[in-house]
Amino acid sequence: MANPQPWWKNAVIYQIYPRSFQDSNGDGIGDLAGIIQRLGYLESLGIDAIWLSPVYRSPQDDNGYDISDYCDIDPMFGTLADMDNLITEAQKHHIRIIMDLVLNHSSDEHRWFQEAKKSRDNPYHDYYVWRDGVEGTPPNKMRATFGGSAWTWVPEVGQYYFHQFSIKQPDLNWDNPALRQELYKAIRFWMDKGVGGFRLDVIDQIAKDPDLGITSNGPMLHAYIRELNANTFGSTDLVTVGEAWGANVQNAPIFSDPRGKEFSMVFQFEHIGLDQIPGKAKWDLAPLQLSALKEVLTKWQVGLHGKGWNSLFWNNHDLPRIVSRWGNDGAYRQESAKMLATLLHGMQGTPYIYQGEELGMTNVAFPTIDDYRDIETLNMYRERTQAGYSEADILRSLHAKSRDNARTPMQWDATTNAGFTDGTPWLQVNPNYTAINAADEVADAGSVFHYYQALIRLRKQYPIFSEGDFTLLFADHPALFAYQRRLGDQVMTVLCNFYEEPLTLPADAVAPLPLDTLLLGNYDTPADAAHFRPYEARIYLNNAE
Ligand code: TEU
Ligand code: CA
Repeated sequence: MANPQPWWKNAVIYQIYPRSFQDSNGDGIGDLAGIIQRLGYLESLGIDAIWLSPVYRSPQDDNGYDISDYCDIDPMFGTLADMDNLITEAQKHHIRIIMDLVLNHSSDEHRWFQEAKKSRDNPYHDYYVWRDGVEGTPPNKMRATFGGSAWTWVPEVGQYYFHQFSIKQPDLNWDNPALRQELYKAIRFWMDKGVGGFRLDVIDQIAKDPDLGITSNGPMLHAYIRELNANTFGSTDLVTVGEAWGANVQNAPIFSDPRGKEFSMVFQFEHIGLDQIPGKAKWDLAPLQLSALKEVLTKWQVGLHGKGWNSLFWNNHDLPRIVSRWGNDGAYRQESAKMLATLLHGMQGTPYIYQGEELGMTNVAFPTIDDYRDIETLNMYRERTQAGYSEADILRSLHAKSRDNARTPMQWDATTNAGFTDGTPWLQVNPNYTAINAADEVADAGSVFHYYQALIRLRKQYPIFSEGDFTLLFADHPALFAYQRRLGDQVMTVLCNFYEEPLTLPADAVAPLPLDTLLLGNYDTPADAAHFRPYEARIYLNNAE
């Protein structure tokens, strides 16, 4: 082909949340040296790149998403030399390192903010978003994502600063050209070190206009992203993925412009909000409707085909574990984890695996709020307690949706603390680590780990995974999520029983399907093509006649 695909179009990316991955020095916190120890494991899984959640210098108010120095490593994680080492060692395992860029806000302990709050005529003042006002009466009623007002008063300057997240995460003012250049400089610092790409935190929120109540998709957003692109990674082969809660199928092709003017792809979250009461918070739980999931995922598959690029994910460090969320983390943990993996990895886009997902790690149900560490969780607990919610209600929401579900330490083996640390882990290990851990799964050919390995291998082997188009099958079936992919004279058919109840398809519906060659399935041998056992999933690949 004249125009070869960029490498990331058939890549699989693995997300590491560094503080929970592997501790190397017994302080109970994962670190860069710990990641280096586990590169062999990641290479054997088959992944191409690691997206590293932030490891920059940070007071850790939001576990590193509050950066106080964009060009240094937090001592908790190691040193700049450890980072260089990680990049070099990962290369030897054919793995690229993707850094997490948090450009919407900095820490309030960043030198820029320390300067900015000294006086209104300080050169750094305009790096942040300020409004005049009277103490006790914020400029407007906007709320911060982690609770409370989005405005905090600074007596020294007699103004409020704007923060979409915590008080310690003041929003950066992208309308200031000097600020933008400082950020580009920091990005080039990491490019010079040889990183493989960037994930851009809440990038759709950088062009905010708080006077109009606009947070995401502000009028200047795409102008700023194009300038960022042109000043940094625009002419490179780096992979870039923008986190965009405000992405929709209309604007996603702009973000993931195939001509390379913005990003490789975005994370969109439409499917992620399907199990909450519409218009309410993620804590207000509602059951997932399979029909809605089919509709949303199909819309993105069809909508971006040839026009943009999808990222495929069920999990990240902000989301509950998928096997507990939409699978079955009891009797059918392995089957349902594999079914959900099949459904996702059969689609077009770049799949992301969040640490432990490849083991079918589950949510955790801590008995009291004292066991939780996440700022979003702690603030929600305080607000809902004050608002009169019962303890049981709040805990039910946390067990389902707290970000700490994803952040319990990686379960490496059945020894104390799951092999994560010799010390006291910063967040307790999920007590199920003796039954669910990497050592056991690597040794067991039928494990969830080996199934992910197989899915990754297939994506590399058959271009239809990354290039084929998408058609939903059995659209109205209440339990089967099925679709077909086509490329040239090949047809791939993916069939997933989304629930525990066995199901049988009508014979005349199955007969026309090309189901000769089974590529992969989550049961040893298929009973017969029309019959699906609990959470049974299969991928067939055939030549069209
Ligand atoms: O998350 C974006 C974001 O909006 C989250 O607050 C999200 O709404 C929430 O986690 C859902 O429960 C990114 C990062 O992924 C997250 O870890 C950071 O806390 C946040 O930005 C601020 O940097
Ligand atoms: Ca450590």
